[in-house]
Amino acid sequence: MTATNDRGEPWWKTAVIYQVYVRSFADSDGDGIGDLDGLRGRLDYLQRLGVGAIWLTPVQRSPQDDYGYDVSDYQDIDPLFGTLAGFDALVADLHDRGMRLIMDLVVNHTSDEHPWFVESRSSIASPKRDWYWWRPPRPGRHAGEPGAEPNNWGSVFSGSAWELDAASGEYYLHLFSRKQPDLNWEHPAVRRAVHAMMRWWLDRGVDGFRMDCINMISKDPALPDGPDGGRRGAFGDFGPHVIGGPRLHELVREMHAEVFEGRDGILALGETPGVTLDEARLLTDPARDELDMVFQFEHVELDHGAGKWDPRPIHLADLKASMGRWQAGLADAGWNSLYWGNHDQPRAVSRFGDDGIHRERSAKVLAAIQLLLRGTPFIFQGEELGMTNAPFAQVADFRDVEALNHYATATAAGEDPGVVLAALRRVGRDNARTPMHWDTTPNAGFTTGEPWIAVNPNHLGINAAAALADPDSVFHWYRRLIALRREEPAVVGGDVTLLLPHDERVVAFTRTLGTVELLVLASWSADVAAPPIPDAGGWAAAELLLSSCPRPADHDGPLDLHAWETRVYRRRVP
Ligand code: TEU
Repeated sequence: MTATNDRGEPWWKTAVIYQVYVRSFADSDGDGIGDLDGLRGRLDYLQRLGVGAIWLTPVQRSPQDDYGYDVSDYQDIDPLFGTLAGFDALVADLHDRGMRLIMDLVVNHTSDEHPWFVESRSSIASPKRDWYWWRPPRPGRHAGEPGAEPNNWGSVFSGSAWELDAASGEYYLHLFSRKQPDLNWEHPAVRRAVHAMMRWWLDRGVDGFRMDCINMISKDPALPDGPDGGRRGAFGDFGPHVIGGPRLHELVREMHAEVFEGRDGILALGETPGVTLDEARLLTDPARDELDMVFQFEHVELDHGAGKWDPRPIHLADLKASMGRWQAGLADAGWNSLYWGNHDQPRAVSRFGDDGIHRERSAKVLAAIQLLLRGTPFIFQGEELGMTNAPFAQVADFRDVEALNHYATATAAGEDPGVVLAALRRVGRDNARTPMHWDTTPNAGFTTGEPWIAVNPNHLGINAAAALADPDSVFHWYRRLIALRREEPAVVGGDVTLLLPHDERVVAFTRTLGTVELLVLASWSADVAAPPIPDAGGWAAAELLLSSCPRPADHDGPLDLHAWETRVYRRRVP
């Protein structure tokens, strides 16, 4: 495998990356939990789809409080998922097929069961005490009493971001669950340990890292109170003192020098909640030697009201404005990632499309936009089948620590349990985490055992076996679009022009490279639309590369779109 394609671009600019949530992908041993051997058995499917790399959610040893985002040993595989030998075999299998593997790197925090934290907690005098953020109670307050926390920060997973350690009378910081204490990146030994661990994985053959919450590693060491009244409910928002913190660029550049320098073709991808466009430009400008690209969150927060649990409708014009800003903002320096969903988001077709009668067509709309804009697309497992949100009936159907904590906290505070449940059902992360639908056998072919979370009953109609057999399926639409990215340089390198920014029913944009121009035209509604595209007559005579809704050419005006229809045209310009 070469690090660049024949046009000299790094592999990750042409490739499409597929996210495997290992726990829910394929189970080889019948324990109800997906594993590495299960994934190895499904590589033909991924190769058929045409993806160039896989991003693997965390598989290191973990108590699984946050399903692997709480690592207790960075240099071993959790027995739930397999062994190091099995991991090596997976890397070898992928490389044999010309595919790459991206690891999740969770180093903003560890598990509270990681030996570093166990040692840190053992005594105030421990040499590892400062590897984490320990603080005494607020002056004048007694440890344990309400309000005695060192500051007012709320955790992403409800409640205070501080947990009291009764033995020492001090609190430790955890921006996520109490089993995910934050590492102190001010400490050089922490950084050295992380860098060494990263080099160890690269030496094992992995092709890059997706760095969890990497823009949260530099905290203002004064840990000041955050603003009240934001998305952390009764608590203050840590954001201003944590996100894009004072030493972020320095720490990322140091990591680049210590880990990536001199290695070819390694992808450094940052997960960056709350990142601004200006910050993303700095982080991904190749001249700065920081990261190759980031996951920004703007488009997946457009439906947040007072936080994520207060969902609002999404207005297409807002979505297009966001898309346009990021496309333009990273056009000259830096590079975009493109995603609709992942293991933290509800299912894309349920959130942005129409998961009822227009499920397949609206899934195709999302695919065309994502795969034909400028940037590296990330497909979350099952998106290529148009998998939907799950019909969770009761709180016991949920598994995610975020959802369960929120339910407990919100109902204890007097919120209507029915309303809280409705929000969990709509935006809860478990929607994305139900098992992959392989076929119509019991448990959708995911496991022969009892799945760790219920399989969506709609797998009888929505599954990989059916999709592979149907040439018009969502799967084959993705496959054709992925092939087009490889064959048509304008998709990777072309300039982007968004058309009809204020239209609430149609997404339209062009890609132009040299004399080639592509037009992507997609209906974002259940109505028929006649988008006023400039030079519509010229486009109607162009080559129709893809259409999700074949019909006689004289049926409507040539550029009139049916409900959730997508078309892609190509023409030569002088
Ligand atoms: O997520 C970081 C993050 O801040 C959000 O994606 C957040 O989890 C979500 O919006 C909550 O509503 C990363 C991982 O992707 C996520 O699975 C982990 O739970 C989190 O970090 C902690 O490691």
